[in-house]
Amino acid sequence: MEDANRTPVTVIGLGAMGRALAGAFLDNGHPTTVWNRSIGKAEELAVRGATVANTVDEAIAASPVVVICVLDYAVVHEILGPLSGSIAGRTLVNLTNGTPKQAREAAEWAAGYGADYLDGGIMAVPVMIGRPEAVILYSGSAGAFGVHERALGALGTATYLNADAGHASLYDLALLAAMYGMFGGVYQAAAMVGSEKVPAAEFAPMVVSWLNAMTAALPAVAEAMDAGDGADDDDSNLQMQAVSFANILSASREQGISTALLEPMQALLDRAVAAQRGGAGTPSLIAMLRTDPV
Ligand code: FVH
Repeated sequence: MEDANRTPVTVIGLGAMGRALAGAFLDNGHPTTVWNRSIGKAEELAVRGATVANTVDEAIAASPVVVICVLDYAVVHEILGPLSGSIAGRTLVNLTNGTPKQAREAAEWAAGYGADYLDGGIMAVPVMIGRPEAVILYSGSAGAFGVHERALGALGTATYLNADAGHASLYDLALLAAMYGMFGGVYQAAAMVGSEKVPAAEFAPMVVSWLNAMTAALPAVAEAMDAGDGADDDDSNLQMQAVSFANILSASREQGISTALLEPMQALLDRAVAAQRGGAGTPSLIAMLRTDPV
């Protein structure tokens, strides 16, 4: 039900995520205007009360807050580039996945047309949108975030980082790197035990409790990670880890499983040992990633 006290919002891009974002605004009473290249995706939102704009210009003119969430930044520029004048005086909230450099360029582009700019990293999948566990990271205009924080809160937990428009995407991609690295390992593990007919359903709870135990220690080593600490680690040194990690590759080969996901980590461990860092702990690998990118 539309609430006259709620900020009107526009959502451009009605893929799986854009539809979830527009739906959450509608659920919170925001007058919501939508636009998508393929107009059919707006039908269900129209039934729920959204106004479907015929053109992007019309969509932008409808609201002080314009959220765009499309495939990539090339599409953002393809959609907004030709109409840049109409964005003046509005807040553009770009929730499209991209790099810090792309975000900073988009912020400059928006400033050139007199718009406030917020970049966002959505740490959620569409079904989570509108719930507190859907964290959305924002960076860019502090003033615009302050004014529109309540409206953005309709999408999930709105977390403002700082004024650098590139930081939301930096954090977003870094968190995704952590997630994909973890899932790569989980799929390797599932393939290994699956090769002996152990069902993933039986194995998954063990994975969860093991990863919880290991990740719980991360805050305690945060300082060492910042320093890329090369100090000796008496508990779990890299020399030992390079040898035991090689066993994961050997076992995978013996079980007929690809080692492609594991090989870069083995190479990093071996390089650390070759560089006389075998006595150090894993935080020292970060220094190698910084100075020795492959
Ligand atoms: N879905 C997810 O799990 C993740 C969660 C975290 C954030 N990502 C990012 O959100 C962006 C949009 O993702 P999506 O899930 O909505 O993606 P699709 O369902 O594939 O929809 C893509 C939309 O982009 C439009 N689009 C693509 N190319 C063009 C173009 N050349 N001109 C105009 N629009 C274009 C597409 O339009 P249409 O195909 O429906 O006409 C959709 O609106 C993305 O950055 C994720 O990384 C999602």
